[in-house]
Amino acid sequence: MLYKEIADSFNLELDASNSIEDINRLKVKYLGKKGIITEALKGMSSLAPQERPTHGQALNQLKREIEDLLSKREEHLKQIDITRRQIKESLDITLPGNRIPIGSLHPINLVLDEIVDIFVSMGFDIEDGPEVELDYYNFEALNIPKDHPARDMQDTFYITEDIVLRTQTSPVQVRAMQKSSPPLRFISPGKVYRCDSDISHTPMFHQVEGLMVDTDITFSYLKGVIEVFLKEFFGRNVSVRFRPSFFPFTEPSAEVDIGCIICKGQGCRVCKETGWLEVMGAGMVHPKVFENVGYDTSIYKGFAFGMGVERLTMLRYSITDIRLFFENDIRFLEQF
Ligand code: 2NM
Repeated sequence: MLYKEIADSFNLELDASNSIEDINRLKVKYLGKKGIITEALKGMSSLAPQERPTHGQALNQLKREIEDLLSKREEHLKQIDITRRQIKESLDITLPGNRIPIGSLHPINLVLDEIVDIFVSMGFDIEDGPEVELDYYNFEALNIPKDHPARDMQDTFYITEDIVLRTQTSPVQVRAMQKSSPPLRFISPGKVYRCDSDISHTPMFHQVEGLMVDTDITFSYLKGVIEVFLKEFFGRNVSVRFRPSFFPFTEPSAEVDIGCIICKGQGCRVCKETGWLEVMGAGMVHPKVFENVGYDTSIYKGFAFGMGVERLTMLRYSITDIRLFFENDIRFLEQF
């Protein structure tokens, strides 16, 4: 009877136990030094000697059962605890990762690199020079006289009376010619600045100018190099034409057109119904320019050309507004 009461109260408490702490409390309460079972075992001394073995066996049996149930319950609670922690700490490998945004090249630089690669494949070197330039290198040495309209305050950013932001990359070519002698063959890609801003002009834009100087360079060399470049850049089937033009630093001078790549020469808005697109300027280097850098004009000839990178990029990607290049709208830039 006594054992059944102990067993019943133990079972009730065991059912209600939800933690290791509960289990430890039950261990003390039933099996500890002053625990219910321990006290009951001590109390056996008051029993008649012949009753002791039966009660002793029963009590020890109950003690073993309690020990057994407590350790099973403890094991169970520990397992629940482990499972709970595993769920909390586990990684869901099916979740998408955190994507790190990666930048890309600006379309202008993409096309600039492409232009550079084509000329490098034809043996041209690359030269660069200052963007803040002396009036002498930007104008004077290039045979652009003092009263030339290009010198106007309206077109040129003047830093001081004789320092400007370069309006073209040809000053790089003057500097390169000054420091070395022919034969030479290089391009000068880079930023140039003009005091101009509307739908088709930005105050800063990019140019690639080229120069080739040797003893027997003719206009045919110019035509050959330009045609190879344009066919590499726009595709084998592009048509190319040279129109007479004028630049102070070349004589003769030409504008170079390609057959409109939008309408295939039929006439459209982009080519203003002419079937042709102007893509660069070129010519044979003016003897005055050679004299200014100390080259003997009776020995050396050369050709030069210049093109706007924004314009070529717009044609390559069918972009109609030059300002998109400088707004840095990520949705625009991501497309390249
Ligand atoms: C152009 C068109 C034609 C040019 C001339 C020179 C130099 F330095 F040799 F005289 N460099 N670039 C040149 C010639 C540039 O750009 C439309």
